[in-house]
Amino acid sequence: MTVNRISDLGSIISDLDGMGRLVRVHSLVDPIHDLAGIATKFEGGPRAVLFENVKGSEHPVFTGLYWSRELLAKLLGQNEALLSQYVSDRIQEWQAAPVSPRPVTNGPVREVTQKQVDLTRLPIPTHAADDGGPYFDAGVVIAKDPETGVRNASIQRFMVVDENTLTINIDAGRHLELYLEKAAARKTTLPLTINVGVGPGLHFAAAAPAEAAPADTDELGIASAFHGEPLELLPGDRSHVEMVANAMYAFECEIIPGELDNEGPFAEVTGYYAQRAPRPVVHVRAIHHRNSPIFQTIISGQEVFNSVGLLGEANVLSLLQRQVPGITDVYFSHGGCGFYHAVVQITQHRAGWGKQAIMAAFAAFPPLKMVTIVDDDVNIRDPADVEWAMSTRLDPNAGVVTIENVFGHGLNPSFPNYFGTKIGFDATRPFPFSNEYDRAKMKEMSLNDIEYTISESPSHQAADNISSSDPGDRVNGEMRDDNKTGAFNGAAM
Ligand SMILES: Cc1cc2nc3c(=O)[nH]c(=O)nc-3n(C[C@H](O)[C@H](O)[C@H](O)COP(=O)(O)O)c2cc1C
Ligand SMILES: [Mn+2]
Repeated sequence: MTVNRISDLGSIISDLDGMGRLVRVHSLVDPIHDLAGIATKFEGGPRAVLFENVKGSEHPVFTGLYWSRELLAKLLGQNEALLSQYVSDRIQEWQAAPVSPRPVTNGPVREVTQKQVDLTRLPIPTHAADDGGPYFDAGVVIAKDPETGVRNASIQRFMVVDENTLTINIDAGRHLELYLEKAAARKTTLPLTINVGVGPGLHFAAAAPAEAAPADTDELGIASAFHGEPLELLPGDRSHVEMVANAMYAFECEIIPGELDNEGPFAEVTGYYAQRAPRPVVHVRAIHHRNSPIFQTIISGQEVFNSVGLLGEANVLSLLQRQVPGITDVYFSHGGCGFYHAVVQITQHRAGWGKQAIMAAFAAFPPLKMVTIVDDDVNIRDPADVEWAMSTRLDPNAGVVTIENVFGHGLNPSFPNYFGTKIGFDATRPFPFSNEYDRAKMKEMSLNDIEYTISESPSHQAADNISSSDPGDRVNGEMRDDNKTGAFNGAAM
């Protein structure tokens, strides 16, 4: 696939289909609870899901683009274990030489404009049992700083209130919060567009943390760095805020500062519900879409681990590599909700750098609650290996750092009102090294030239046929050997 095909969700879906990485659900599916329930059956697997037949709408729904790093790496033509390095390189490329979006006058997203705004005609799913209503959470929000005009891209969750009204959740410290405060101070409204159904380049631009893309930068340029060409933007009808020319849908909206209505509950990435509370109202002024649009939804969980989490991971990696000698790899574990626990690998050259790395990681990504530092003989993607380092190398008296009364992530229940305690574990060997801490290992061997057979019971064979339908995943000497040699570069998650 050429790089710029990733800028178009339609091409992505047909490419996934061609790669054997798409599940097509043909049955009529209710977008209220049933769609998310079915999607969950495939969550984290090697295929995304297209619901072709969604009750109450002519438009299909797509999900799962981000729930597997393996899938994402294949789509982007990258090595799975090097995904955060790839993302970090693109962001650094943008920081060094940003490519501005290109204004265009027409694009597929303008093929249809609803005569009268009616959100209820769209297949917007209600995910979890206690969710407060239908939600969309895969749209890229574009807004402009009311003072400077600098564009911002972000992703926020929106609850559908009625046919032309949404409520939005804006976390503390987001650039959109800043823009809304500035609009309130100037007594103006805040126009924005929500662009649903875009590719990973733009999605990653929107998910890039403020530490990588500060408020005075146009982070849409990050999408251009991923696409290898400028992102195309269309002028809006209702305001000076642009829409993404080849999105599936674009919603032109307006927030009137101070206007609030209830939003929530919503099953969040943490595995808990975000509570219902008064949050800003969003008026939808116009709905544009393609002739045959596909609505994208994101099931909170692994999809967010590999978008917000991957972008956070990339930023921690790039800052640590610049600030702490010997940093070799960073992984945001899935047990840590994708962005609360960073595991950092270091080749130690000097005593004390493990703790330096803890402090630098917290500074590079404020939502982190835990940081664990391990040596370069530990597989940071294997929770058992990380536990081994903690069990055998961590000195609880000297290697634990706690930081009290610090800003954290509001969705984490141990940070009520974004306030709580963070912890770092330096699970590296004492430096200089002594041989008590040398890891025992067998000779590295290949099975390529070894003749052997594996006895299998009939029941194993049957189970294997169901669980592994990818021809490439079949267990045989060669593949197993490949997987083994790649172990430190990332067991598939
Ligand atoms: C699927 C998904 C849902 C998200 N939902 C929200 C949300 O509801 N509210 C929010 O403030 N951030 C949410 N985020 C995170 C922000 O989009 C992300 O932190 C982004 O970097 C914020 O942009 P900013 O730095 O320009 O403020 C979500 C991210 C993803 C990928
Ligand atoms: Mn921003």
